[in-house]
Amino acid sequence: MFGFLKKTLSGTPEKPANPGWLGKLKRGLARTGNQLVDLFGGGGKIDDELYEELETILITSDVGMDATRHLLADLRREVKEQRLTEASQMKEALAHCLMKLLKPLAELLDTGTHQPFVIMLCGVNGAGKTTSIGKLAKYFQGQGKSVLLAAGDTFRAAAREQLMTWGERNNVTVIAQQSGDAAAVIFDAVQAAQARKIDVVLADTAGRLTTQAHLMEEIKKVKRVIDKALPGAPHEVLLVLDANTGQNALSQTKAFDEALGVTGLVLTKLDGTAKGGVIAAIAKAHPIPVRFIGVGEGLDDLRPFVAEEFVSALLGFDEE
Ligand SMILES: Nc1nc2c(ncn2[C@@H]2O[C@H](COP(=O)(O)OP(=O)(O)OP(=O)(O)O)[C@@H](O)[C@H]2O)c(=O)[nH]1
Ligand SMILES: [Mg+2]
Repeated sequence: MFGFLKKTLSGTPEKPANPGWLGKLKRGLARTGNQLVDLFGGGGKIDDELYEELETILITSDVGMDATRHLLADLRREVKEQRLTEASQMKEALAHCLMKLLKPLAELLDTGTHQPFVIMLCGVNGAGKTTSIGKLAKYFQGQGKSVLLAAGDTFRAAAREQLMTWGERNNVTVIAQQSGDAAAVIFDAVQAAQARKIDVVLADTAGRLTTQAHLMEEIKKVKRVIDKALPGAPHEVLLVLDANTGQNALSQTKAFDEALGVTGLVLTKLDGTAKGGVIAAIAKAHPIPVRFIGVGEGLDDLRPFVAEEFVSALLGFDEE
């Protein structure tokens, strides 16, 4: 399929692509993709102006200064080594540089290591935590795993209802309490999962800003209490990031990681106005595996992050 990928990843089997998914991802990243297609497609030569224009596109696509500088230095090296002269050749070289940067983030989440495997979600308000839980429940069920949800957002009654409605519709048990704190709800859920031999627990939490010190302390306590219910849990702390928040996603990653030890990221809303580059900024400044990316509100719109797909969508490579 993508010529550069075969070269880059010789020995790695190509993943079967889903045209619907790739199409959505590509449409989502079209703001950045179209600019790059125009830049490299004009039939020009590689010159300083081309590098400058590329630099502008990368910075304005949320790649950030650090990662942009890193990518451009790497690109200049490749162009020199391979004696490239045409703008069109530079596109493949950029794809290669992006792959080197992003590939290490593409680590699939393996829930087979513990039973129950406890996943705690965190993130700022509205990032997509609760809807991602619904999509993830479906994803894990599709792998033949049993799932239990913990309605750990006890700040908003609507959040509990949102999760319970979803659970009823999809035949998934949701542990919730009318009152009580998040730690208590999730503690109960983990115990229930142990008793029922459930494979995966997905624990929702309330959205919070990293500047709200008391709320950051509260979520640290939630994590400690989960460890009391099941020593070693949570096995995954997933930070959900809205891709539209640009460089803020990077500062959120740093702050939540410092507080909780984030082990995986979910990048949502890549179908909106997102430019997608923040993933490169995270890869450079604070790398944490990107477990899933979201391109819409449908149940099937959250999938594992595959670096090859992302890079080819970002650079506007054609689907076949
Ligand atoms: N377009 C689009 N919308 C999404 C995506 N993921 C989530 N959303 C929407 O974003 C909105 C917020 O999602 P929630 O799941 O409620 O976010 P949350 O993080 O749980 O929010 P709080 O609990 O308020 O902190 C909802 O309208 C979702 O449908 C996505 O990948 N694409
Ligand atoms: Mg929520």
